[in-house]
Amino acid sequence: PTANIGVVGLAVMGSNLARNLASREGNTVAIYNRSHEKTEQLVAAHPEAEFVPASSYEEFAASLTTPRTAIIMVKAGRATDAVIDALIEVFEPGDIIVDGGNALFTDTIRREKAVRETGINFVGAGISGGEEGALNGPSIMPGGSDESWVTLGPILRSIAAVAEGEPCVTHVGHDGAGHFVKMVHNGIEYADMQLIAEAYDLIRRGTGKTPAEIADVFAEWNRGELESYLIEITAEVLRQVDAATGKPLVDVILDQAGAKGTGAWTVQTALSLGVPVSGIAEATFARSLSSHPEQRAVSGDLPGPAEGLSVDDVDAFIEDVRLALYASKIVAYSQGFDEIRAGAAEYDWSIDLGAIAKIWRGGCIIRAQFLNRIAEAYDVEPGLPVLLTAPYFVEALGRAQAAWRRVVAEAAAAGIPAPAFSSSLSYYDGLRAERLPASLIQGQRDFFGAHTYKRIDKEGTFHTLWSGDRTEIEAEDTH
Ligand code: NBP
Repeated sequence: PTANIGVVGLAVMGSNLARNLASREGNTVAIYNRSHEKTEQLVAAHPEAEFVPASSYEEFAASLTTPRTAIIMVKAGRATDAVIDALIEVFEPGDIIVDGGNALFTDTIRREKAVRETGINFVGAGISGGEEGALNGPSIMPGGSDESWVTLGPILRSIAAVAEGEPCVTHVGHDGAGHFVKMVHNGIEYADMQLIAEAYDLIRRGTGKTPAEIADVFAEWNRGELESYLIEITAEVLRQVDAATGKPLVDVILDQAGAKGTGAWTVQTALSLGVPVSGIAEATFARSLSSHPEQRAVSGDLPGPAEGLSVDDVDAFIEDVRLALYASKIVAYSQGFDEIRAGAAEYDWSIDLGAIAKIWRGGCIIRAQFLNRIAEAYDVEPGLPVLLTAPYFVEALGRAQAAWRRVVAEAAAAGIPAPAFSSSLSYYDGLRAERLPASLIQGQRDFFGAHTYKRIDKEGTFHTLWSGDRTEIEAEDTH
């Protein structure tokens, strides 16, 4: 055997990852794909690469040095289980199976447990950055055991993106921790994209600027605190002209947003954990709303305000929108990190939140300058209960909040949907509130369901005899 690493599944992602691995000093890469043509094609297209092609799982295993290490890059779901089952047959205790696909973290927890019984290590690794990242350097979020990390760490470090001299990979935590963090990464990505889309829409409707002119605004923003890959590509997309019609491309693209489901997973998981990720949820729902043409077709005549948005001071308005975007973005990331914190507590993972911010600085879709500020916040206070209360963010929110309120109010008055801007502001004000009307909710719950309540002035659990004489009694704690 000569290969130190193998890849199973040679569609776009797997081929690119195999080429990335082969391009790094010291790696020889065993490759296998269910339909053998793909293996042959990859070898033929890249004679420069140190590939060891295999036409069966047996041949694949025989070509790997021990501990055998293989990365699976197949369609998430049943295909992953099929490949794991096949690899277990030909691998031995101590070998390492890595799933680099977009698995649901609970599947990864299940698989890790099952594979561990054979003595083989199973690592679920979130890999972000799409095709380009897989080829040139992704951000990698591996879970799995400490033992497998010893072998896997150097290999993954060799292919990961590099940000400020550091490889964008860290051992996130055990079993499903890596896929969990990758899931939340995608949820944050949904929120960030929706916020950018709302900013674009408000500027367009408020100022009448063309998409190309708004591209200049985003390009300018990309030189400041909003600097990020998503802002950068937004400028590129807005500048694009459709060859067929001569119109801005953004005006001829159907306005129905697709989704592959990772945003929904993030929200479903947050609901189970009881974590308010309202920005991510609104972003996910905004895509759903856009994708119901039959509902939108019958809703166009619903009454709205007589006047649209009309802005007097264009520059001041654009600066307001920039600040609203920045503040909402801080909220979205804070909520995402809150979900990781809650997931770690629930599943008993020890996750270094600052290290997560650092490995997202390169290779992935949400890469941004801003992540350095998050890493710094957790460096100073690793147990920070709410990210946005770190001094840097408090200062930024203080600078932004008046503008943020103006933008949300103007959008509402003009009938322009800004779900992520406004829900982020409500979350922010909810956190700030000294008292919340949750006390009334508790009263209502006690009224119709005898769900009991606590008091602010004494210990214990109480119930009011609503259908009796309405005196208060001490009650059993029903929670
Ligand atoms: P696909 O998701 O399109 O999967 C195709 C691959 O799965 C082919 O190699 C195919 O083999 C193999 N496969 C299937 Br389908 N069923 C199989 C089975 N029963 N046994 C063995 N192999 C099977 O490939 P992709 O687009 O390259 O994505 C790979 C993974 O990476 C997915 O989990 C995806 O979600 C993830 N992904 C991540 C990103 C990102 O940005 N992180 C982007 C895109 C994809 P065949 O050639 O014989 O049909």
